[in-house]
Amino acid sequence: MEAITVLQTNPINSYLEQELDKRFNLIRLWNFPADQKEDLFKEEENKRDIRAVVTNPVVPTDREFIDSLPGVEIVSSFSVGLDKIDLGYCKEKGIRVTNTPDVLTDDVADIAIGLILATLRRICESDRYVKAGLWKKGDFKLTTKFSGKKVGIIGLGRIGTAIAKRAEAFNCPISYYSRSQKPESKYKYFPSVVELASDCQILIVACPLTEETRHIINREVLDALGPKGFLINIGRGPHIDEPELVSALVEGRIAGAGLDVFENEPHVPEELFGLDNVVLLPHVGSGTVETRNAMADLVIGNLEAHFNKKPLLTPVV
Ligand code: 8YV
Repeated sequence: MEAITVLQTNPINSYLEQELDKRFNLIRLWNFPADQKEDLFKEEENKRDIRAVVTNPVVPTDREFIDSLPGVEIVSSFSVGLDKIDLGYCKEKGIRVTNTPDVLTDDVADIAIGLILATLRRICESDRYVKAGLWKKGDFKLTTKFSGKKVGIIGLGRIGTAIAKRAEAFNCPISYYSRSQKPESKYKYFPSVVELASDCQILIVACPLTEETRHIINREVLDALGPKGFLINIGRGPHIDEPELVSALVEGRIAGAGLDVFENEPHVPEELFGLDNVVLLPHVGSGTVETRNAMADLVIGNLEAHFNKKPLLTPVV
Protein backbone atom coordinates (compact mmCIF):
# COMPACT_ATOMS: atom_id res chain seq x y z
CA MET A 1 0.00 0.00 0.00
CA GLU A 2 1.27 3.47 -0.87
CA ALA A 3 2.35 5.52 2.12
CA ILE A 4 -0.08 8.18 3.33
CA THR A 5 1.23 11.73 2.99
CA VAL A 6 1.38 13.80 6.17
CA LEU A 7 2.37 17.46 6.25
CA GLN A 8 4.19 18.72 9.35
CA THR A 9 4.00 22.50 9.61
CA ASN A 10 7.10 23.32 11.68
CA PRO A 11 9.91 21.62 13.63
CA ILE A 12 8.36 20.25 16.83
CA ASN A 13 10.19 17.24 18.26
CA SER A 14 12.81 14.90 16.80
CA TYR A 15 11.26 11.69 18.17
CA LEU A 16 7.94 12.72 16.61
CA GLU A 17 9.58 13.23 13.21
CA GLN A 18 11.47 9.96 13.45
CA GLU A 19 8.28 8.02 14.23
CA LEU A 20 6.26 9.85 11.55
CA ASP A 21 8.96 9.05 9.00
CA LYS A 22 8.67 5.34 9.84
CA ARG A 23 4.95 5.26 9.11
CA PHE A 24 4.11 8.00 6.62
CA ASN A 25 5.41 9.96 3.68
CA LEU A 26 6.30 13.01 5.79
CA ILE A 27 6.54 16.43 4.16
CA ARG A 28 8.36 19.00 6.26
CA LEU A 29 6.79 22.31 5.29
CA TRP A 30 9.60 24.38 6.80
CA ASN A 31 12.10 22.77 4.42
CA PHE A 32 10.41 24.45 1.47
CA PRO A 33 11.72 27.91 0.75
CA ALA A 34 8.91 30.40 0.02
CA ASP A 35 9.22 29.99 -3.78
CA GLN A 36 9.11 26.17 -3.63
CA LYS A 37 6.22 26.30 -1.16
CA GLU A 38 4.25 27.80 -4.03
CA ASP A 39 5.12 24.72 -6.14
CA LEU A 40 4.07 22.34 -3.36
CA PHE A 41 0.64 23.91 -3.20
CA LYS A 42 0.28 24.76 -6.91
CA GLU A 43 -0.02 21.19 -8.09
CA GLU A 44 -3.56 20.05 -7.43
CA GLU A 45 -2.25 16.49 -7.09
CA ASN A 46 0.25 17.45 -4.37
CA LYS A 47 -2.37 19.29 -2.40
CA ARG A 48 -4.81 16.37 -2.61
CA ASP A 49 -2.12 13.90 -1.58
CA ILE A 50 -1.75 15.54 1.82
CA ARG A 51 -4.28 13.76 4.02
CA ALA A 52 -3.10 14.84 7.47
CA VAL A 53 -1.50 17.84 9.16
CA VAL A 54 0.73 17.61 12.22
CA THR A 55 1.17 20.90 14.00
CA ASN A 56 1.53 22.67 17.37
CA PRO A 57 0.41 26.04 18.75
CA VAL A 58 3.28 27.92 17.12
CA VAL A 59 1.69 28.24 13.67
CA PRO A 60 -1.94 28.99 12.84
CA THR A 61 -4.12 26.33 11.20
CA ASP A 62 -6.53 28.93 9.88
CA ARG A 63 -9.10 29.05 7.05
CA GLU A 64 -6.53 29.99 4.43
CA PHE A 65 -4.21 27.13 5.36
CA ILE A 66 -7.05 24.61 5.53
CA ASP A 67 -8.35 25.77 2.14
CA SER A 68 -4.90 25.26 0.63
CA LEU A 69 -5.12 21.53 1.49
CA PRO A 70 -8.27 20.11 -0.11
CA GLY A 71 -7.30 16.49 0.67
CA VAL A 72 -6.78 16.93 4.39
CA GLU A 73 -8.87 14.71 6.65
CA ILE A 74 -7.28 15.21 10.07
CA VAL A 75 -5.25 17.78 12.01
CA SER A 76 -3.28 16.17 14.84
CA SER A 77 -1.91 18.78 17.24
CA PHE A 78 1.12 18.22 19.44
CA SER A 79 -0.50 20.20 22.29
CA VAL A 80 -3.46 20.31 24.60
CA GLY A 81 -4.17 23.94 23.64
CA LEU A 82 -6.01 24.44 20.36
CA ASP A 83 -6.12 28.22 20.18
CA LYS A 84 -4.23 28.35 16.88
CA ILE A 85 -6.64 25.99 15.10
CA ASP A 86 -9.89 27.21 13.54
CA LEU A 87 -11.97 24.43 15.09
CA GLY A 88 -15.27 25.78 13.76
CA TYR A 89 -13.98 25.74 10.19
CA CYS A 90 -12.52 22.23 10.59
CA LYS A 91 -15.89 21.03 11.83
CA GLU A 92 -17.66 22.71 8.94
CA LYS A 93 -15.32 21.00 6.47
CA GLY A 94 -15.57 17.60 8.20
CA ILE A 95 -11.88 17.65 9.18
CA ARG A 96 -11.12 15.77 12.39
CA VAL A 97 -8.93 17.47 15.04
CA THR A 98 -7.05 15.79 17.88
CA ASN A 99 -4.85 17.09 20.72
CA THR A 100 -2.65 15.66 23.49
CA PRO A 101 -4.48 16.07 26.81
CA ASP A 102 -3.70 14.24 30.09
CA VAL A 103 -0.17 13.12 29.22
CA LEU A 104 1.17 16.64 29.91
CA THR A 105 -0.99 17.53 32.93
CA ASP A 106 1.57 16.53 35.58
CA ASP A 107 4.45 18.39 33.95
CA VAL A 108 2.50 21.61 33.48
CA ALA A 109 1.17 21.48 37.05
CA ASP A 110 4.71 20.75 38.32
CA ILE A 111 6.09 23.77 36.49
CA ALA A 112 3.33 25.97 37.96
CA ILE A 113 4.45 24.96 41.47
CA GLY A 114 8.08 25.41 40.39
CA LEU A 115 7.29 28.93 39.21
CA ILE A 116 5.55 29.76 42.49
CA LEU A 117 8.51 28.56 44.55
CA ALA A 118 11.06 30.17 42.24
CA THR A 119 9.23 33.50 42.33
CA LEU A 120 8.30 33.71 46.02
CA ARG A 121 11.52 32.14 47.35
CA ARG A 122 13.66 33.89 44.71
CA ILE A 123 15.40 30.63 43.81
CA CYS A 124 16.89 31.90 40.53
CA GLU A 125 18.11 35.12 42.12
CA SER A 126 19.71 33.28 45.04
CA ASP A 127 21.39 30.86 42.61
CA ARG A 128 22.88 33.86 40.79
CA TYR A 129 23.92 35.26 44.20
CA VAL A 130 25.98 32.18 45.06
CA LYS A 131 27.48 31.87 41.57
CA ALA A 132 28.54 35.53 41.64
CA GLY A 133 30.48 34.85 44.87
CA LEU A 134 28.25 37.24 46.86
CA TRP A 135 27.47 34.86 49.73
CA LYS A 136 30.92 35.51 51.23
CA LYS A 137 29.93 39.15 51.56
CA GLY A 138 26.70 38.47 53.41
CA ASP A 139 23.54 36.40 53.66
CA PHE A 140 20.86 36.50 50.99
CA LYS A 141 17.82 38.66 51.79
CA LEU A 142 14.65 37.14 53.25
CA THR A 143 11.96 36.04 50.83
CA THR A 144 8.22 35.18 50.91
CA LYS A 145 6.67 31.97 52.28
CA PHE A 146 4.60 29.79 49.90
CA SER A 147 3.06 27.21 52.27
CA GLY A 148 -0.35 28.31 53.48
CA LYS A 149 -0.78 31.19 51.00
CA LYS A 150 -4.23 31.63 49.43
CA VAL A 151 -4.12 30.30 45.88
CA GLY A 152 -6.64 31.39 43.24
CA ILE A 153 -6.86 29.38 40.02
CA ILE A 154 -8.45 30.57 36.78
CA GLY A 155 -9.74 27.46 35.03
CA LEU A 156 -10.39 24.28 36.99
CA GLY A 157 -9.88 21.80 34.16
CA ARG A 158 -7.36 18.99 34.12
CA ILE A 159 -4.32 21.22 34.66
CA GLY A 160 -6.01 23.63 37.11
CA THR A 161 -7.16 20.68 39.21
CA ALA A 162 -3.66 19.13 39.18
CA ILE A 163 -2.20 22.46 40.38
CA ALA A 164 -4.85 22.68 43.12
CA LYS A 165 -3.99 19.17 44.32
CA ARG A 166 -0.32 20.08 44.55
CA ALA A 167 -1.02 23.41 46.28
CA GLU A 168 -3.20 21.56 48.84
CA ALA A 169 -0.07 19.64 49.87
CA PHE A 170 1.44 23.06 50.72
CA ASN A 171 -1.59 23.73 52.96
CA CYS A 172 -2.86 26.45 50.65
CA PRO A 173 -6.57 27.35 50.74
CA ILE A 174 -7.76 27.04 47.13
CA SER A 175 -10.34 29.08 45.28
CA TYR A 176 -11.13 29.27 41.59
CA TYR A 177 -12.86 31.08 38.78
CA SER A 178 -14.37 29.30 35.80
CA ARG A 179 -17.30 29.98 33.46
CA SER A 180 -19.58 28.03 35.76
CA GLN A 181 -19.29 26.63 39.26
CA LYS A 182 -18.19 22.98 39.48
CA PRO A 183 -20.71 21.41 41.88
CA GLU A 184 -18.39 18.47 42.55
CA SER A 185 -15.50 20.74 43.62
CA LYS A 186 -14.69 21.40 47.27
CA TYR A 187 -12.81 24.61 46.40
CA LYS A 188 -14.33 28.07 46.85
CA TYR A 189 -15.86 29.47 43.64
CA PHE A 190 -15.75 33.11 42.59
CA PRO A 191 -18.00 34.21 39.74
CA SER A 192 -15.55 36.91 38.63
CA VAL A 193 -11.79 37.07 38.14
CA VAL A 194 -11.60 40.42 39.96
CA GLU A 195 -13.24 38.91 43.05
CA LEU A 196 -10.91 35.90 42.89
CA ALA A 197 -7.86 38.17 42.53
CA SER A 198 -8.92 40.34 45.51
CA ASP A 199 -9.26 37.28 47.70
CA CYS A 200 -6.03 35.40 46.88
CA GLN A 201 -2.28 35.93 47.26
CA ILE A 202 -1.16 33.83 44.30
CA LEU A 203 -3.26 34.00 41.13
CA ILE A 204 -2.66 31.25 38.56
CA VAL A 205 -3.85 31.28 34.94
CA ALA A 206 -4.66 27.71 33.85
CA CYS A 207 -7.58 28.03 31.42
CA PRO A 208 -7.68 27.54 27.63
CA LEU A 209 -7.22 30.62 25.46
CA THR A 210 -10.50 31.60 23.81
CA GLU A 211 -12.08 34.90 22.75
CA GLU A 212 -13.60 35.16 26.26
CA THR A 213 -10.33 34.52 28.11
CA ARG A 214 -8.07 36.76 25.96
CA HIS A 215 -6.71 39.47 28.32
CA ILE A 216 -8.59 37.91 31.24
CA ILE A 217 -5.77 39.46 33.28
CA ASN A 218 -6.17 43.21 32.78
CA ARG A 219 -5.36 46.30 34.84
CA GLU A 220 -8.41 45.88 37.08
CA VAL A 221 -7.48 42.27 37.91
CA LEU A 222 -3.83 43.21 38.58
CA ASP A 223 -4.91 46.02 40.91
CA ALA A 224 -7.29 43.63 42.67
CA LEU A 225 -4.37 41.21 43.18
CA GLY A 226 -2.46 44.10 44.71
CA PRO A 227 1.11 44.88 45.84
CA LYS A 228 1.38 41.67 47.90
CA GLY A 229 -0.03 39.40 45.20
CA PHE A 230 1.83 37.15 42.75
CA LEU A 231 0.72 36.18 39.24
CA ILE A 232 1.62 32.83 37.65
CA ASN A 233 0.87 32.05 34.00
CA ILE A 234 1.21 28.54 32.53
CA GLY A 235 -1.67 29.06 30.07
CA ARG A 236 -1.08 31.30 27.07
CA GLY A 237 0.58 34.70 26.74
CA PRO A 238 -2.54 36.46 25.39
CA HIS A 239 -4.40 35.64 28.62
CA ILE A 240 -2.55 38.65 30.00
CA ASP A 241 -2.57 42.24 28.79
CA GLU A 242 1.24 42.22 28.74
CA PRO A 243 1.94 46.00 28.74
CA GLU A 244 -0.39 46.28 31.77
CA LEU A 245 1.50 43.48 33.53
CA VAL A 246 4.84 45.11 32.76
CA SER A 247 3.73 48.44 34.25
CA ALA A 248 2.17 46.74 37.30
CA LEU A 249 5.50 44.98 37.94
CA VAL A 250 7.68 48.02 37.25
CA GLU A 251 5.48 50.23 39.46
CA GLY A 252 5.27 47.60 42.24
CA ARG A 253 1.48 47.35 41.96
CA ILE A 254 1.84 43.55 42.20
CA ALA A 255 4.55 41.68 44.14
CA GLY A 256 5.92 39.49 41.37
CA ALA A 257 5.22 37.12 38.51
CA GLY A 258 6.24 33.67 37.27
CA LEU A 259 5.62 33.34 33.54
CA ASP A 260 6.05 30.36 31.20
CA VAL A 261 4.18 31.94 28.28
CA PHE A 262 4.14 35.32 26.52
CA GLU A 263 2.00 37.25 24.07
CA ASN A 264 4.49 37.21 21.22
CA GLU A 265 6.79 34.22 21.78
CA PRO A 266 9.77 34.00 21.59
CA HIS A 267 9.77 37.76 22.20
CA VAL A 268 9.59 38.75 25.86
CA PRO A 269 9.21 42.38 27.01
CA GLU A 270 12.75 43.51 27.81
CA GLU A 271 11.51 45.65 30.71
CA LEU A 272 11.12 42.34 32.58
CA PHE A 273 14.75 41.28 32.18
CA GLY A 274 16.04 43.50 34.98
CA LEU A 275 13.35 42.57 37.52
CA ASP A 276 14.32 40.12 40.27
CA ASN A 277 10.70 39.59 41.35
CA VAL A 278 9.97 37.99 38.00
CA VAL A 279 10.85 34.46 36.82
CA LEU A 280 10.69 33.91 33.07
CA LEU A 281 10.58 30.50 31.37
CA PRO A 282 10.67 29.78 27.61
CA HIS A 283 7.31 27.92 27.37
CA VAL A 284 8.60 24.67 28.85
CA GLY A 285 5.53 23.50 30.82
CA SER A 286 5.32 20.20 28.95
CA GLY A 287 9.02 20.15 28.10
CA THR A 288 10.32 16.88 29.52
CA VAL A 289 11.59 13.96 27.43
CA GLU A 290 8.99 11.65 28.96
CA THR A 291 6.03 13.91 28.28
CA ARG A 292 7.07 15.08 24.82
CA ASN A 293 7.54 11.40 23.81
CA ALA A 294 4.08 10.60 25.17
CA MET A 295 2.64 13.57 23.24
CA ALA A 296 4.33 12.33 20.06
CA ASP A 297 2.92 8.81 20.59
CA LEU A 298 -0.55 10.32 20.98
CA VAL A 299 -0.22 12.43 17.81
CA ILE A 300 0.76 9.28 15.89
CA GLY A 301 -1.81 7.07 17.64
CA ASN A 302 -4.55 9.46 16.52
CA LEU A 303 -3.32 9.43 12.91
CA GLU A 304 -3.10 5.64 12.88
CA ALA A 305 -6.57 5.31 14.40
CA HIS A 306 -7.98 7.65 11.77
CA PHE A 307 -6.38 5.91 8.80
CA ASN A 308 -7.30 2.47 10.17
CA LYS A 309 -10.90 3.69 10.56
CA LYS A 310 -10.79 3.17 14.34
CA PRO A 311 -12.10 5.62 16.98
CA LEU A 312 -9.71 8.54 17.57
CA LEU A 313 -7.83 8.41 20.88
CA THR A 314 -8.29 12.07 21.85
CA PRO A 315 -10.76 13.69 19.45
CA VAL A 316 -11.69 17.36 19.74
CA VAL A 317 -13.68 17.74 16.51
C1 8YV B 1 3.24 22.99 23.34
C2 8YV B 1 1.46 23.63 24.77
O1 8YV B 1 2.47 22.38 22.47
O2 8YV B 1 0.15 21.69 25.00
C3 8YV B 1 0.16 22.90 24.82
O3 8YV B 1 -0.90 23.55 24.67
O4 8YV B 1 1.47 24.81 24.77
C4 8YV B 1 2.76 22.89 24.74
O5 8YV B 1 2.70 21.62 25.23
C5 8YV B 1 4.63 22.95 22.99
O6 8YV B 1 4.79 24.05 22.19
C6 8YV B 1 5.07 21.71 22.25
O7 8YV B 1 5.52 21.92 20.95
